Amino acid sequence: MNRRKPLRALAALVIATTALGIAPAAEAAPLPSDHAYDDPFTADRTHWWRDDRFGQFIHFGTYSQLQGKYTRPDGSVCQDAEWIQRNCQIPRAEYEQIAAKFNPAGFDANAIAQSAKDAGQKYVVITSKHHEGYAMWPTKVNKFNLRDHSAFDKKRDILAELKRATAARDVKLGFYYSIWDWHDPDFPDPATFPKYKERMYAQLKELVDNYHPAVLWFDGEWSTDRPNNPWTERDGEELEAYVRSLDPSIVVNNRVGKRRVVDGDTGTPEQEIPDKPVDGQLWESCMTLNGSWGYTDWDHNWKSSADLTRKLLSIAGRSGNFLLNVGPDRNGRVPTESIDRLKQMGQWLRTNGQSAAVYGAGAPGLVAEPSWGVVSRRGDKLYASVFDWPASGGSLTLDALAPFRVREARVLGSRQRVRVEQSPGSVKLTPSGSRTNDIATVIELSVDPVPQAPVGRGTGLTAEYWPNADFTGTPTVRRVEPGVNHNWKFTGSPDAKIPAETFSSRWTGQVAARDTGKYTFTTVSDDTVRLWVDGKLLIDNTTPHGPSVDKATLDLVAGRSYAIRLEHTERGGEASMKLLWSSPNTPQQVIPARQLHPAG
Ligand code: FHN
Repeated sequence: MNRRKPLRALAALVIATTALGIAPAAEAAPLPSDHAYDDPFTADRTHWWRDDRFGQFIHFGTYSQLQGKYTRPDGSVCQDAEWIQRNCQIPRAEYEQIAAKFNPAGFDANAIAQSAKDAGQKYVVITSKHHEGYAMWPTKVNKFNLRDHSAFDKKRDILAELKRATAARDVKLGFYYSIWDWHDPDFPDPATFPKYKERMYAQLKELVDNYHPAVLWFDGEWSTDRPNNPWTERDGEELEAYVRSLDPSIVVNNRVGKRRVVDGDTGTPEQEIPDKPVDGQLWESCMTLNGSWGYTDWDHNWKSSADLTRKLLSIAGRSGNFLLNVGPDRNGRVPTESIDRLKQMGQWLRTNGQSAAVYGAGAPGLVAEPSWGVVSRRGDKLYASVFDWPASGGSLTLDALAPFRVREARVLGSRQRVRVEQSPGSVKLTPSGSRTNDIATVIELSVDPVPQAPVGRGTGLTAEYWPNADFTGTPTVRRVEPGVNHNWKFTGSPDAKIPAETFSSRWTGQVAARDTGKYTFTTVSDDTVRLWVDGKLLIDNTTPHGPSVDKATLDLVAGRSYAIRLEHTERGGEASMKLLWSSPNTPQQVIPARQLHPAG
């Protein structure tokens, strides 16, 4: 239980109410605020998200009414999807008239929730408000919404319907919310932007209080024009604190701020898959089934379910999540092309227990990703998902990154034998039969990694802080901290006695390895960082920088402890310092206190 949490929530509330222009009832003292609420890589709060791996994105708004086409007054046709108002220069009044006719009477929350269930998608994220500024719930904040500005049944609330339908199927529900708002007149001008923020905060409070989302997926955070977007990193700091104050369990993406490693819980690569596990932050690839997020009646560039299933496997094998999108049409119906592909993905997952390669699985650590497929790991099982099955008698080679023994190998859904030949640095698998399907045949390897040293009994590192940027004099603060996991951003600092703008930090002690092998040390820092382990300078990034990821590797021996020293300075602006590690047997995480011992 983190003792500082109530203080943080209060701090967040102070920030939020200040942002809302509502002075807190009592003048609260400035509180040391640290936005690193927990370690998203290991927190109970994110456990479901890291396990579920596969979600459904839904882009549905009054733009859906146009189905991707707008006929201009001169008769020419402009095509776009959810950006159609802006990119086809539809005048505001005309767009409001179009919205007034929006009537998605065919929206069937049960059918949509079932499509996610059938696909094996464990969570759904629906656009509650896209850039167009149109709220898909009966918001009291303005009249530009599905209840007050449409031809839709005024007794209905599609978000409430979807909440019930997903909950009934044990599927979590989250909301996409665009910061960028093309409709709110106070949005573009920095002078009136605080009024927009007040309304945005009020809408987010409605969404959290009325629907209890598991995820808030922000978007529209980037600097742009038409209309100008005044959103800043400071706005992101306040918004993230506000969301946490509403419900600390919510998983928040990095577009709450400026899409950086220090913003929110999850990175958001879009229409792409990182080619290896992402450093410093959880991540989720979002992707369309064709080429459009919103519905169009002309985009038939559908991806195959085989391709999509292999993408899901590749993402899981790199410890990521896959948020795969559907765009309902003007009636609220999801195209059959989408439904069919999702069903086929679910079929593959439900066959032969093949979903074991995805749910709760992540990067293997013990082997490198092969060219013939992808490998994921869950506990003592490696799942080799083979895209290119070898010719008869052929074999598959895995490059081992650490010593381990394969106890058993079997093809999911087949009785065929798999010969396993291990040599230092490689594993050769020779199946004796055919592949089980055309998408990916999964070979399950039961493995015994080299025994780990027992879990440590550490308590953390000695932390020292100076109210200057060069460690001058005796530290004002000296304490034991259970790990290095700080995100002070603009307003925070390590202690009330340390200024937010200029300070230096040092952590010293011992780090205890549980594995023998190559450890990767990763820092997320702002403004400078230096890391020594076993007296070796591993990371030396002393050029003042914004939020940056640095990493280095070092071979360690299980059971041994090594001197560790980490130095950080804050020279103005934002501040952050996180120290993570990973090994072939340890997924990326903030180095836990139990493996750290304070300096004497
Ligand atoms: O502009 C949006 C776009 O319409 C869509 O919502 C995607 C989905 O992540 N996000 C933005 C583009 O990055």
